[in-house]
Amino acid sequence: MEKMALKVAGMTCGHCEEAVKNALMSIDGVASVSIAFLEEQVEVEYDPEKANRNHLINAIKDQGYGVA
Ligand SMILES: [Cu+2]
Repeated sequence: MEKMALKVAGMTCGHCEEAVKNALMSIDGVASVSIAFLEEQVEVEYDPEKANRNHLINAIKDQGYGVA
């Protein structure tokens, strides 16, 4: 398992947090997601043989949020 921390812009409430979390959890290989939207902080634990950094970032962008 690998851990990745991302800075995600545009999350303003718990619903945003939930949307990002669901999008990430639906990716094959993602084991856990923890989000603190006030800090714009997203931490993902994933299997690097199934998912990669780009998968994760694209899933967040598809939801309409920015990734720094
Ligand atoms: Cu929101």
